[in-house]
Amino acid sequence: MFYNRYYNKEKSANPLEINKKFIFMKINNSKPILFYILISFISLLIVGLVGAIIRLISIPAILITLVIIGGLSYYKRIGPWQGVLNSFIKNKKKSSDLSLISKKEAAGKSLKSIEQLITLINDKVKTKALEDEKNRVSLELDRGDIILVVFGIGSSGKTSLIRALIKNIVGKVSPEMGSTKTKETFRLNLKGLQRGIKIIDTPGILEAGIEGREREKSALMEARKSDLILVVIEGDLRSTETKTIRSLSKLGKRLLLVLNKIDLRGENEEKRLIEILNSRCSDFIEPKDIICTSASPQTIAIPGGKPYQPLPEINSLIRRLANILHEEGEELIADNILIQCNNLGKKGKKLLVKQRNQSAKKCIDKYGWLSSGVLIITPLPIIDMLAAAAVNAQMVIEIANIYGVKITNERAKSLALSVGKILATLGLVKGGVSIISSTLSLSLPTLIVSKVIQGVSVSWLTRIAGASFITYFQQDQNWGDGGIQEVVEYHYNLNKRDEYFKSFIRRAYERVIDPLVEKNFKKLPPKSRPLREGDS
Ligand SMILES: Nc1nc2c(ncn2[C@@H]2O[C@H](COP(=O)(O)OP(=O)(O)OP(=O)(O)O)[C@@H](O)[C@H]2O)c(=O)[nH]1
Ligand SMILES: [Mg+2]
Repeated sequence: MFYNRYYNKEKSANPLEINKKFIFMKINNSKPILFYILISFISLLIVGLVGAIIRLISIPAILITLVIIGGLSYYKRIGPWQGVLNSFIKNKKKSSDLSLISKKEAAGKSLKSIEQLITLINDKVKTKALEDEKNRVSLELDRGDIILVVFGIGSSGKTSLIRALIKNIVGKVSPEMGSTKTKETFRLNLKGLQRGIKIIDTPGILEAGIEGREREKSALMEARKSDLILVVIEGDLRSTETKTIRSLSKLGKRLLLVLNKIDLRGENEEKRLIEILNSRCSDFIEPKDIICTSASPQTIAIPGGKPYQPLPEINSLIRRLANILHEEGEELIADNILIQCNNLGKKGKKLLVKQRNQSAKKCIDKYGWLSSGVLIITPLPIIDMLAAAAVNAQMVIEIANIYGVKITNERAKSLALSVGKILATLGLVKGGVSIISSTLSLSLPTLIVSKVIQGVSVSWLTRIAGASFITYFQQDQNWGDGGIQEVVEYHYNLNKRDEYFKSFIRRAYERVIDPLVEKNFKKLPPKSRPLREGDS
């Protein structure tokens, strides 16, 4: 059954002898006589039409007709008009070159802004890692090779496919999964392509065990850095496999799905599988990018004769590869570098946001306990005045500074006032005081209870106000669609949540309550307090 398959299919003595001519082979071979008859017929029709328009066939009509024939001839790569029309086409190419140049310029600019971002990050280890990554991407900007990563589950035939493509016995091939343990790089040259191709073999994905997972990570890392990915499969896709390759496509990666080992299947089964794959991947892979290969076909026993060793069947893959790289190669490289720059930028920004949030939280903590100390000494007569005590303009200036924003004293005061007003008018001050007093009243001596409640409440309200300012400065000095009220309410509700509230009360005991009780009631036995998780 499989024997026939090889006689029906085209064999190639040297599949790598692919060039531009080869890509257009299909066009050139497709019934040229019919094509010439069609061109003559269209020309006559046009001559007739043009003649009718200017009432008789004249020199201008003939000239127009000749230009049209030239155009049609160029489209099919024939005729003497090619040179003339080339200059028109070049203009079109220039504009796509321009888009490439602008993509490279955008990448250059993005790298410059990453340099500035790195100077803002304090963590030396993380800064070094970002810097190394930035230098690697900078080098990518000037590189000459196209990077092609061969990716897929273990034992699907990735290394065998590379052997067939480069016509050399490289890497380790075995029926067991995990034969390729680390990435390996080879060179592949396709004739007619200016750039060389760096072809990277990767370990299989979705293998069991810690080592398997580590190998998958390294394969994914290579895939994310590639210009083009060959995803090698040997049957239907598993759902996790589909998820992984879909996520690569979402990152902007260009994929070709290579269905290998087709020598093990009948043609009907192959057709059915392709239909299934088409429907599974219709959202991210075009049907023409699903290609069948047989990288290392099985030897076929011939009764009474010598066993037959079929040649690898990879012609359709080479044709598609040459086509894609010829038409999209430059664009793929530029897109890939831009994607890497953007990812690096995102990584840097994430680090900076984390660092800024940590510093801002420390600042809020400091102001929270400061106001708490002040109120314990001098409690306020009216509860709503706590809002004003909680929102300190100096704290607003410091938080703004942490986010790289310089604001005036006046602006800080007005921001503080608006958040204070919201706290008071929405009843959040009263609400907060009542939650805190119901938590603390029972466990505290009556003598200090009211002072402590005010002190702890002001610290809690400072947290809510501070967190609201973090949101405001993180969003480039914008309260968002719901305005200041929504932000303040959000942080109020968040801080009311059990996990946050309990940890705050524990800090309140450490910072305020215990020292105060100790100072005033040295001889009293210790009171009950909220338990830590794990306390018994
Ligand atoms: N029948 C058949 N077997 C193939 C084909 N391609 C590869 N194989 C066999 O499949 C097995 C695995 O091939 P490898 O090239 O090692 O597969 P791999 O994907 O590199 O495997 P890992 O490196 O372990 O991830 C080997 O026994 C190959 O001989 C094919 O087209 N047809
Ligand atoms: Mg391998």
